[in-house]
Amino acid sequence: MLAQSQLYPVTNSVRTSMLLDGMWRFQFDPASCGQAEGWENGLPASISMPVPASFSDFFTSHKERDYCGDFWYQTSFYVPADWNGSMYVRFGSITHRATVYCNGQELCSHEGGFLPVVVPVTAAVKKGQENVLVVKANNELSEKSLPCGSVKVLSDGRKLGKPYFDFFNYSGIQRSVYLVHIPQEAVTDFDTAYELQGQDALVHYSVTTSGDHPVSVRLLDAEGNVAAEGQGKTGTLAVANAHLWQVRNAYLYRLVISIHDGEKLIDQYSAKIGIRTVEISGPRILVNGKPVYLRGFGKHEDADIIGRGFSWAVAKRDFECMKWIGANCFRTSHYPYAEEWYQLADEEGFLIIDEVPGVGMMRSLWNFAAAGSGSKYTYFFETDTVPQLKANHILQVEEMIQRDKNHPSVIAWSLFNEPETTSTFAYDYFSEVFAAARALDPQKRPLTGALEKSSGPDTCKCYPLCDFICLNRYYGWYICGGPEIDEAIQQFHEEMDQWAALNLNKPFVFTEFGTDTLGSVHKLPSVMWTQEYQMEYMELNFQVFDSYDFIQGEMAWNFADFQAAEGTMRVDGNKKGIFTRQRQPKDVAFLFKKRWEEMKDAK
Ligand code: BDP
Repeated sequence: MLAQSQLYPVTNSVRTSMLLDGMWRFQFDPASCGQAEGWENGLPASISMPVPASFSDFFTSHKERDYCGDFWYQTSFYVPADWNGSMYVRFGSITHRATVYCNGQELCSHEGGFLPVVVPVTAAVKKGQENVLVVKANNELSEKSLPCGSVKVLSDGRKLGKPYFDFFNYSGIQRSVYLVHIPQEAVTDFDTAYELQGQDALVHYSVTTSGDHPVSVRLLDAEGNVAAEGQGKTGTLAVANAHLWQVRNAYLYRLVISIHDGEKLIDQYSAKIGIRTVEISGPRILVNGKPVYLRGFGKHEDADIIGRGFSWAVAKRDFECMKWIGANCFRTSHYPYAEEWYQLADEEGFLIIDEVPGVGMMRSLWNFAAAGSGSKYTYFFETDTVPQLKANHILQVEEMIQRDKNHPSVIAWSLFNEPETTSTFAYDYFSEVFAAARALDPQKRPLTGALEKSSGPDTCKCYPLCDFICLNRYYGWYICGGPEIDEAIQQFHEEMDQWAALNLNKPFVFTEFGTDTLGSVHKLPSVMWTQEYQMEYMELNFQVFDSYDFIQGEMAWNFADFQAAEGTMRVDGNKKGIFTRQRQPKDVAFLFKKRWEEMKDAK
């Protein structure tokens, strides 16, 4: 059980949430001297910095854009004199770790850059006055933290982040920040699980509060009519003629949880929920008992100027593009996204494979290429730092499930992306991570992880842990690209035939396949990097997907071009987008649209 409530902030008659987004103050601290010099009381030489956003792409010099080390943020907020409950500041995330101070007092530290940081401030604030909020953050990568990487120290002493992953190490306060005031006795958590019975549904619920006063719950339909009511912290609501949350046809109820002292309302919290079930049955993924074929993307939180900062505008455009192309799902590769993405997916009926930042668990700066081609590497799970890495991994799984468990859009948890999986060390490591996740989800959603090429049918020790199997494969790109593409497809079939021979009786989903493609380049006959090649590659991949009944999903890499670390393998970022970074379709997008629109929900 996490110490702080992860509930998304709401405002109602007893709760207030104030958005602290806007222009904050900011200062780099390359010598890590801020603490010794008392910066927690106020930054001595700060510049302005928008929140939420990554700091990198505002700058015009390499040193600032690629900054690695400590950096500080500061803002101030007013606390009304009549606030007598509990107060906390809730950051959607701070990348990758942070210590937070209020009025100079150190209040909490948090590890991990993609999940909420909840800071109780009740004892530190001055009521009826302005309060100073300071954050010391750090974006160094290591083999103990998620995602994994290392830091290179240059001869002038400057640090440079060396990601073992293929996305830019965007950092900062990248999600919204709220000041929240809640009653002393409050709802701190809730969860639901569903059972369908013909036209009706049972909603099993459980509520946690910080006191002993009685709890009641009401389920309101989309028009606000009461669909069911219950008393007590746990119980079951019977919903007659339940309106189900369906794939791309969402229906949301509102669960209203109240704490009363006699007639007096002590606290109230409400959230939208969707009644739906998810299960794996043989080689099928079932939503509400019906098979669904996953059509979608691996994505990134990534856009011009704001980097990994959350923007409603970018999210809106992404959903419109995904709807236009006929997609029904996406994976939050390679980290949990801002909560607003899930809220939109709940509304739009999109399915999400929610991924923990368990990426880079191979010791290579270009492990995406190593992974794609199946080259060998040293075992990652055999070192001294593994116990700490595992503790971090499990903590982030816990925080992710705690945060996202009530979203109907979330249909599965992905607990890794392309780690080393061929050693018994890897199996032992992931057995513990999977066991932790299984114990945490009240809805018992399927668990999985994305496997790279070296994790093959004959080598991978970890696929038995997965309820459905996710493969990232680049036959025709990292393997036998260009003129050898027919050879690549033959090898692809050979691998799939080996998987088929194992008779696993589980669904397989391709969570990555793709080619880097420049939106401006055409050539006939095609060559790699052209739009024509991306089309040919996809057509051949589709033929493979359509040849095996147990393949139950295709999620192209990537939804859009995105920024990555510089190098000879990347042309101003990864260009495998089906859309450009500005969210305009490449030619191949029309191919996907035709295929996906012609597909029924199930294959
Ligand atoms: C896979 C990784 C992904 C990379 C992709 C690629 O999971 O993060 O961006 O390959 O090479 O190995 O484009």
